[in-house]
Amino acid sequence: MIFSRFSFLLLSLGALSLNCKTSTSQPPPPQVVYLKDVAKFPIGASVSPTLLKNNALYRQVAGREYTSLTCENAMKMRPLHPEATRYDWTDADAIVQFAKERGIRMHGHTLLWHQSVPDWMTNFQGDTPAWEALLKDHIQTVVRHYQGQVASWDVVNEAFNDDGTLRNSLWRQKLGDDYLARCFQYAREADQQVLLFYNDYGQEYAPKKMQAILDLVADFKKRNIPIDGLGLQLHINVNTSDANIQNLFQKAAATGLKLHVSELDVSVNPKGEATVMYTDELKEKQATRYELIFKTFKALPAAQQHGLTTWNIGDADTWLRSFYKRQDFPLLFDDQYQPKAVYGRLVKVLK
Ligand code: 9MR
Repeated sequence: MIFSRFSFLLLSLGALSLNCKTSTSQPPPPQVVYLKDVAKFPIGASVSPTLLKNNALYRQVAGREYTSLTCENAMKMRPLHPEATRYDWTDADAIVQFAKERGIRMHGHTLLWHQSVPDWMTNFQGDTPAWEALLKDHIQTVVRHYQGQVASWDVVNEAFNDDGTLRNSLWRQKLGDDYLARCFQYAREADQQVLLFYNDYGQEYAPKKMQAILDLVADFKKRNIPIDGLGLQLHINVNTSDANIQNLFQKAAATGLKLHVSELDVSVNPKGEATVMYTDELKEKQATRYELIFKTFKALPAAQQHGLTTWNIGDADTWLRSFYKRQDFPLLFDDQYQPKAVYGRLVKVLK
């Protein structure tokens, strides 16, 4: 008995050394499963050029987890078009290059928004045709610059109020109610292939806004205005109801358009307490919100799954902390870029 155990040990050691020999000629099997290994649809995050450049850990996670990236800010009007006759492509190009080197798809965000408008545009003096020319030039210059490098664009971002009325933005004031349609037409004229999205938040809690977006889609289809997809931002929180999430996906999917969960994060501090304990209970609630969204997205027809993008990577990078000046932990990676427990649960959902 003792002898047979001893010989088993020897045999095992022999097998181990054999394995060691063969493993030198072959790459070792991957130790960990990353999101992109298990997701059957594009999985992404928005990224910052500064962090990509200066933070090795951030760069590593961005490069290994995702199949789609969005610039959190770098492709917005203000950074990209600082003066009337000058575009600054530096930061956005660096992100596009990062993605290209790793075979990662780029989603463009955003050609037109009421925020992040450069001062020279806000102060621009001109008649309606001059404003129209400014808008067309911006959209077409940016779309052409990234032709073949950006797969899809948020053409217009957040044009509706929660009550479903058209936001009285600079663009509406200068160009009239139908400016949205012309933005999509200008983008299509500049690039026949790129996918064109309308992107907004709050469709899960504001039924009138959701309806306004569905009406816009129906109107575009009737008038042959090009639109390929809807961006559902999904800046939600631990209290967002199952029904709201399911209703959003059901209504959006019924348009037949591609869907992009474009800016996902799940706040654990929606009331904005100065500090918040990230308790097990909050983690559990947050995980179930994430799971529901991943499961619902996974169940969509493949042709409608444009992708699922979180709004930046680690809790340290979230806009919720800087914008609301509050503590929050809304993402899948912690402040040190370690995957949180919710990450493991989503890997299981994706498998
Ligand atoms: O996360 C972005 C933050 O860093 C910027 O300061 C802000 C203004 O440009 O925009 C934030 O991103 C927004 C996105 O572009 C559109 N949907 C809402 C996002 C959060 O405010």
